[in-house]
Amino acid sequence: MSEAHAEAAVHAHAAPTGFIRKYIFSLDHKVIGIQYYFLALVAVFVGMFLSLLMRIHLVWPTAHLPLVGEIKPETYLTLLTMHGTIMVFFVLTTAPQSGFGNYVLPIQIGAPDMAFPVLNMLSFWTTFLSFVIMLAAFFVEGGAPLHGWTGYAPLSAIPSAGPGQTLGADLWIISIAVFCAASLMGALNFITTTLDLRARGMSLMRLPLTCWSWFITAILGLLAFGVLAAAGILLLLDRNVGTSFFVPGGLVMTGIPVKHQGGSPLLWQHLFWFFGHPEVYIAILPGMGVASQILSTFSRKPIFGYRAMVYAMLSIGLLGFVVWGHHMFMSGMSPYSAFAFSVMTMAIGVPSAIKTFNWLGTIWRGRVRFYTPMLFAIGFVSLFVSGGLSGPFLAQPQLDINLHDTYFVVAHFHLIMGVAAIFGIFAGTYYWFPKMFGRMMNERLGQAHFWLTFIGTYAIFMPMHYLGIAGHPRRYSQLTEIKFLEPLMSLQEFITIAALITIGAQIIFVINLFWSMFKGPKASVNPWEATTLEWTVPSPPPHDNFGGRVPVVRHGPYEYAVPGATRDFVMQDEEQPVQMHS
Ligand code: HEM
Ligand SMILES: [Cu+2]
Repeated sequence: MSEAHAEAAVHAHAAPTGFIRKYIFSLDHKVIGIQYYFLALVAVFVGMFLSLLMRIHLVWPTAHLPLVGEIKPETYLTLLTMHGTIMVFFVLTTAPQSGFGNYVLPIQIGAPDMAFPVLNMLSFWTTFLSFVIMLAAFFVEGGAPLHGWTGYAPLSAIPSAGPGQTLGADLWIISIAVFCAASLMGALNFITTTLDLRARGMSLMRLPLTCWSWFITAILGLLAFGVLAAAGILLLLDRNVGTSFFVPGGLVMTGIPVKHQGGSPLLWQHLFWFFGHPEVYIAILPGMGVASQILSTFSRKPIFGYRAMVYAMLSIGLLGFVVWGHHMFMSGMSPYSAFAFSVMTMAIGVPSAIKTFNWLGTIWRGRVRFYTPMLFAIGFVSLFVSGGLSGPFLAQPQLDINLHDTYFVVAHFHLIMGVAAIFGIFAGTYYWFPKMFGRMMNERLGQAHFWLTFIGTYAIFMPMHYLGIAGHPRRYSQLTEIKFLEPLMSLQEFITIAALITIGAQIIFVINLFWSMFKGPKASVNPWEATTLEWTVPSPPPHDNFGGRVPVVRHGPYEYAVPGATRDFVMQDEEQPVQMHS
């Protein structure tokens, strides 16, 4: 038995037969990946519904809305907190990494499963539990918290600080801590799998860029979620045991002195953003991997600058840990610190620009096939650039003092983090759906979905830059009767109508997804004529992925248009003498 064989045998487990072991408590990375995906799908609809309530309230404040009735200012803050939290954690952290990563990574590296299948199952169910706890916050007395997705202290640390800050806030913090535990388990699994379970010949520099992105994201997760978990536990102690990590002395709440002393609200900000900034890369890096994969495949060209792409992702990950202060320019930090954080933040522009140029270089003069996955991958690049361009502005302390807490920031982070990552998820869905469910999605519905979402997204978030420059505050629910906001109202109405249409257009996606799952035309092994290992196995793959075969990798991941090859692409495990690109 070869070494790879022995490796494979250790991690192979017999196919389960009962329904529960097969679909509920499954150890199969493919089932777990799909479970994560559907969890994120439910979460994104909850998150979208909440954003719709906010948008409608902003422009029609007296409207009576389903489930929530009249929206008071504190209700708005609740919606905002839960929208942001659910989107960031349960959609953007869950689908691209845990969903697609789980499903695709082992197959792409030629492994029969993840390194620790039981841990994998545990991390899914822990994430599920965390989601249930988060939703429970809506239903307890006082409702969900209103401290924003950033949970700033002392608001988050003092139960009497507002409705929702009692049990709701406890549940929110517990949910986040449980989510951290799940993410740490997942990160360990991804790192070990990538390092240890690669098939023979799959050197690091032959890894598809998707695998690199999941690997780097896992390292970021390992470093960042530990800090957030610790911060969350300290916050719980402040709230329930009487410690004073984050609550300063001398605070008076509705006439009553708060019994805390000596804590620092700034400590929370440091801990939160030490996690929070890497978190935005946790959300976006997998999308970068997916975009690279798809742009190369559908341009029928090798990715431009493979090594540069790897090093750019590594340096984005590394720099991501030294820029958290750019969220705290308004906290009264020393101008010297602000300058340091500003310079480091600007430095991230370099690897980001390298990636963008390489994506464009990949499409340049390609024989481009404009199928839906490709459209969403191009959309991803477009949104990444549009959202990224406002970053260097916000990285200037002098400018940020004005733009901070305005809609300019809402525009920036929604474009670069929110919808860019969502486009990555859509691209991945349209691309891997045939492999995951053995059927093709409808191309026409896919294209309609793309154009409505693409135009809609820009219509929602582009005008927000203008609102922000005009001084429109964010996290603010009562826009009427404020003189300087009146002229901006028609723009707000435009945004809400755009949001209604864009969110409505997602129905096309859901119909396509479920209809195709059962009724779509059967998919072949390799419908996109791609080169990576998942396209060498049946759609959907058998329980052990390779049907007992142990793949041997002979080529890089993007061998398209290879001189001397019989077709315009060479599979990674193909026995064919070719002139190598990488
Ligand atoms: C359907 C598209 C979306 C719409 C219409 C939308 C709308 C909104 C609105 C109205 C706010 C409140 C702005 C304010 O008053 O300051 C908000 C905040 C936020 N949204 Fe979205 N959003 C969408 C998608 C997303 C996505 C995909 C994410 C994922 C990252 C996201 C993350 C956030 C965050 C983190 C906040 C800030 C919450 C806070 O201030 O604590 N949103 N969004
Ligand atoms: Cu940041």
